Amino acid sequence: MAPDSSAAPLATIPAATTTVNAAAPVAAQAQCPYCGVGCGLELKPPANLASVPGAAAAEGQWTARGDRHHPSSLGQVCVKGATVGETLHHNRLTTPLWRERTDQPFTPISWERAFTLLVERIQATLASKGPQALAIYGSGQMLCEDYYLANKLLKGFLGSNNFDSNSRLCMSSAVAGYQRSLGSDGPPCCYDDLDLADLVLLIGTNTAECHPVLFQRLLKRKRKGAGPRLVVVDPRATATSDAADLHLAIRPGTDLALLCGLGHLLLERAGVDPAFVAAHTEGFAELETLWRAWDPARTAAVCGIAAADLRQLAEWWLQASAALSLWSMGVNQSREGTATVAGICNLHLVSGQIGRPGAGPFSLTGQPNAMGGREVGGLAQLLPGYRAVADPEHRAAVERHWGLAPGSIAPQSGLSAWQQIEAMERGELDLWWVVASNPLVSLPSLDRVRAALARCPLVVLSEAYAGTETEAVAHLVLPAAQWSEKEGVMVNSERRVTLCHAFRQPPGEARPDWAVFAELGRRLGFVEPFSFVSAAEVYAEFVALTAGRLCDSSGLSHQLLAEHGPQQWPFPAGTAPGGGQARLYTDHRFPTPSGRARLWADLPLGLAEPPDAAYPLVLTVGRVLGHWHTMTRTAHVARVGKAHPEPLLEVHPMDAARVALADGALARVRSRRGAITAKVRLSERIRPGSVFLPMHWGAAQGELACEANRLMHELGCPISKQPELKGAAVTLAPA
Ligand SMILES: Nc1nc2c(c(=O)[nH]1)N[C@H]1C(S)=C(S)[C@@H](COP(=O)(O)OP(=O)(O)OC[C@H]3O[C@@H](n4cnc5c(=O)[nH]c(N)nc54)[C@H](O)[C@@H]3O)O[C@H]1N2
Ligand SMILES: Nc1nc2c(c(=O)[nH]1)N[C@H]1C(S)=C(S)[C@@H](COP(=O)(O)OP(=O)(O)OC[C@H]3O[C@@H](n4cnc5c(=O)[nH]c(N)nc54)[C@H](O)[C@@H]3O)O[C@H]1N2
Ligand code: SF4
Ligand SMILES: [Mo]
Repeated sequence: MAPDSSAAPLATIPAATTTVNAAAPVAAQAQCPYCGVGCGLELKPPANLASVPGAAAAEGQWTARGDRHHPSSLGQVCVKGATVGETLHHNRLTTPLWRERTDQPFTPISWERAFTLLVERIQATLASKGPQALAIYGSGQMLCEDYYLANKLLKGFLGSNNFDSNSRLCMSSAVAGYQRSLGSDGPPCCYDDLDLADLVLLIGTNTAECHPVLFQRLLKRKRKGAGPRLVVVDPRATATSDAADLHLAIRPGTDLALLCGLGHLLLERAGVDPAFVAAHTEGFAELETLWRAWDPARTAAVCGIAAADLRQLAEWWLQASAALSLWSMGVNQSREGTATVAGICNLHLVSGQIGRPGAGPFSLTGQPNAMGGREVGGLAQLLPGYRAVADPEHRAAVERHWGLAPGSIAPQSGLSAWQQIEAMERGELDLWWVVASNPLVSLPSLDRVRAALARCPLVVLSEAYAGTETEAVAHLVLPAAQWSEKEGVMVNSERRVTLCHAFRQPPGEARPDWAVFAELGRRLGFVEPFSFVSAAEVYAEFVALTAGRLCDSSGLSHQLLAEHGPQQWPFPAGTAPGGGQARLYTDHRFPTPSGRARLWADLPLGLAEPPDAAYPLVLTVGRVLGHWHTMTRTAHVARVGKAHPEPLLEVHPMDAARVALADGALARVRSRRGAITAKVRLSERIRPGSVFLPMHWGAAQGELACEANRLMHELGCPISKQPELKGAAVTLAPA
């Protein structure tokens, strides 16, 4: 729909912000705002506030502890969840900031002026270049309500599908892999499966540090001697592999080869369930041909492991009455991301290890609302309710729901994260709006990103904290009310939906992201479709759009979640509280045209940028237990700073000796895209030929800065468009 500027009335509806109970603050419930485990937290007000009715809770420090009533975590938390209360007030943005050029200082401006600027620039862009010159880059840390309205505005009312998010760097291969193999996104498993599996394959996941509460759940069973067997596939020894029965330290980028080798042994050892394959799958013949070519000797040579270890894994898979695979970024962030996800699904399908207790391919989501983001259509090819932009019926259904004329939603997928950068390089984007992400740390090839952004006339940043790396390249900064200060819904890895209550006042003029999109929609002239006054109303409109879809949440509402606690979807209208579905595909019917799951025979290809004589090492980049991504929150937690005082480059002593680097020395790490300096930690825990850096310390960390992503490349999976953030060829020298 074209915005009608002549009729654009000023906002007629008061700016919705947080309504915190005016009575004395009491304990509040929420999902932890960090990882996708989605533990329940109970927040206690600062002692001095508890007795002050109506006190502005912005100053005092709330304390978090595990919520024993949350079904996903039963009272457990890790260090990040436990210390989140310490992170909420430091260094916050309190007013919109504006500058014409990024070499000028910011000037504080009013929201009135910020909206006027946005409306003018959006309308000018629509008139000069059309909707394709607008893009939003969002985040799995937006609430469902934030996500939904940003998508409704951009994809529906402005006619641009260029809404993508950092989930492109995170879950996009899992999304594409599930869709391709099972016919729809949506993990088939639930956390109770961790208690029921007798083999757990942890592939490309450092669960102990990145999904700690789930890992503790596995360990608890192990300590009792009640299994399960744990097999870890990771080029590094990690806290996860320390607890494993078997660690396959494969060469980076050889996961798909490993899975083919495992398939080979299943064929050889009668590990295929012919009845299941015949009744519920298609494509077996091609897969069988592929697997036959990956005998143990070849697989072991390609993966750089002992054939005996592969045989051991196959043996345990054959013995397992319930096998569960857990994976995250070691699989998804790969040029073979989608193919490897399909490879995992293949194994579960041919052996009938899916759709029953303890068994299945279970992708662990990274961010707290990465799952919800998929449901609301938070990637450039998606529409709400697990719908696809490319599907005319899906577009029509969404257009009807939004009261739009047929044809309002553009038929082509929008630009993915890296395509947005490329569009800026070509001068094709006039507005790039970042919401709840810090891409100047987390995107690959950072120098190229910086240069691309310099060509975009308006970079908008919606952010909670001052002084981020992305602020340095922004023109307009909008202060965001964050978790704890706004009400809304998040969905965790096991499809469990939690209402996060608002229990603190936002600082200064900070506003919830959804309220900003709603007001902007009204000011652009779409008054009625954006006339929401509460997050609950936004959520109600969204869930109605999921009716009849796999992710049917139409029986949920803020009120039901507030009264009855977290619920799993599918949860169609009329479902009784607690009646959501724990597992998908229990009838072994899959949402494909034939009702059968698809087996895929993708050829293993390896890394997009393999090591060579000039750049002989593979740099991989990941996380540490205490820190969260770009540290806007966790840098303020003393306990975490003590545990992880500085970024260290893990190097195997053999690789270090070759270039005369000692433990603690400074190394110059160079890739085809640039060079950084990092302090060396010699470690036999990493595979020779690989080095590791944490992702967390961006340019804003001053002396400690260690910008790993200046070295990484943007090449990625051709299907999911997820960059290979786990592998770049580098060379080391003493600094
Ligand atoms: N503490 C903490 N926890 C977090 C986060 C955080 O920032 N801090 N972030 C959250 C988010 S958004 C995400 S996405 C998850 C990520 O969770 P994980 O995926 O578990 O974390 P990473 O450290 O990125 O990568 C996992 C492992 O992949 C290995 N790896 C590298 N290359 C390969 C390969 O080719 N094959 C295999 N099999 N493995 C490889 C790395 O050595 C690393 O140990 O964590 C979530 N939880
Ligand atoms: N090499 C390499 N690169 C990686 C990865 C890797 O493993 N290796 N991992 C990738 C993955 S999986 C991910 S998920 C990304 C993460 O990368 P980012 O998304 O860039 O990391 P965060 O620090 O979580 O950024 C979230 C930002 O949102 C702000 N924020 C918090 N709450 C709110 C809110 O309510 N509203 C608004 N507007 N802002 C808010 C925070 O202060 C923070 O600045 O990094 C990716 N990059
Ligand atoms: S495991 Fe994840 S969700 Fe649970 S407390 Fe830790 S960071 Fe939060
Ligand atoms: Mo992530």
